Amino acid sequence: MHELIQACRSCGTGGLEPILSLGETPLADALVDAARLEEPEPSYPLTVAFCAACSLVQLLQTVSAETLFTQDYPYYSSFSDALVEHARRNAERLIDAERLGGHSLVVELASNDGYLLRHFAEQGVPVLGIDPAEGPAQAAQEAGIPTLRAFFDRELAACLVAEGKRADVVLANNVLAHVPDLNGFVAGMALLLAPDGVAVIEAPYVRDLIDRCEFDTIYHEHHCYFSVTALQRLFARHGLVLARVEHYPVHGGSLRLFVRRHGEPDETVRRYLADEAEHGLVEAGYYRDFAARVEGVKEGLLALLAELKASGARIAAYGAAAKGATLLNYVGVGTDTIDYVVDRNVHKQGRYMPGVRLPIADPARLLSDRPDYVLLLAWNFADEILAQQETYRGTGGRFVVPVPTPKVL
Ligand code: JHZ
Ligand code: ZN
Repeated sequence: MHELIQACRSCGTGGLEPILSLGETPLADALVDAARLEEPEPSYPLTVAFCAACSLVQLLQTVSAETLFTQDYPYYSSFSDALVEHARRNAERLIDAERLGGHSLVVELASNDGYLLRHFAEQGVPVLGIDPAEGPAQAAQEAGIPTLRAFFDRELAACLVAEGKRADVVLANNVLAHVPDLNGFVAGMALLLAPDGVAVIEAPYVRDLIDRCEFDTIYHEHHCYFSVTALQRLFARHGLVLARVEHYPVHGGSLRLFVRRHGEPDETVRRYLADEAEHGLVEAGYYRDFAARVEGVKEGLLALLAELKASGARIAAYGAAAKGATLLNYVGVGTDTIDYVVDRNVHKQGRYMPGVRLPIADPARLLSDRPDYVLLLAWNFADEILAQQETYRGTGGRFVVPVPTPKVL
């Protein structure tokens, strides 16, 4: 089941302007078990729109959070070394800058398998993870990270505060886009934050998505695609100050936002707001050629894969990522073209990609099977994956990256 929104998820204004439709796609993380291959799979329309009033880019459809995130959620953050390293550096810097210690409390919203909180816990800083997904939350608990299996919202924040819990640091990485009730979530953050606390939030940057044609990061889990302009307005509505903005290459380009109860924005915030206005991100015109560019990537990738197939090549794919599900289903690349997908995540192996039903195998299969080409669905981890696949590449295996323009490496 899905609902169509009538007004902006942030500011409530009607008249959202559609900018891209990816047709109907299955849920990107709803991997299919072997026993269910005969069963039909639901798919849902996927349409992106722009709010001229507050600049927020967002999906018109809402699939319920319970459907998206509770049972069988297969994403475990710890399977990327680069991401764990990014998390470790984030934690070390915050421990230092915020003078965190045994007296502090760090709360992470959508704490997944504990890949970030463990770096605080290791330094003796008390932590609390909150995550609704059964498997990842259990993995975190087994690793000694106290984790509440729940969706975070205003009510949960009020309960925690009533128990005497206020967070010196609230962490929220790759979750703001995932919540259907954006304002309720941010209101909860505002409640939970200690008076001098800081919320440190990471979210993929819509400017990178548009400029680098990362259309595959659009799927039903991602209700929103944020600019600094849209975020600043969102936080201000809840009495919060966007104090600082940083940019990191993770997930194809992400913002890291430092949000406080009081204080002044620093020069990074002013610069991002000015750059976005100058670059046009605050107007619908900026997004109008996106759909045609996405169509161009589709045509280009289909042509490239057809040419490789015609030459007799065998093709596999790397990364059973959510973005891979969007890419394969939207472009229409299935078992005729690609033999299987490999992924290091043991919770994904043995299952099938949604929609296109490609089987997911251990990456070791690349060396035993030696396909000629590997379509890199997890292109955001290209450096890590190419380095790890040096032996396969040394024996003549080639990688194909789909975005921003399909090419053979
Ligand atoms: P990955 C994720 O999206 C999850 P996904 C989520 N939907 C989100 O919001 C965004 O990030 C921001 C595997 N892998 O992380 C692990 C290897 O096998 O790019 C993953 O299954 N070997 C919440 O799912 C997949 O690839 C490796 O060496 O699109 C990558 O998925 C590495 C590095 C990864 O994101
Ligand atoms: Zn709006």
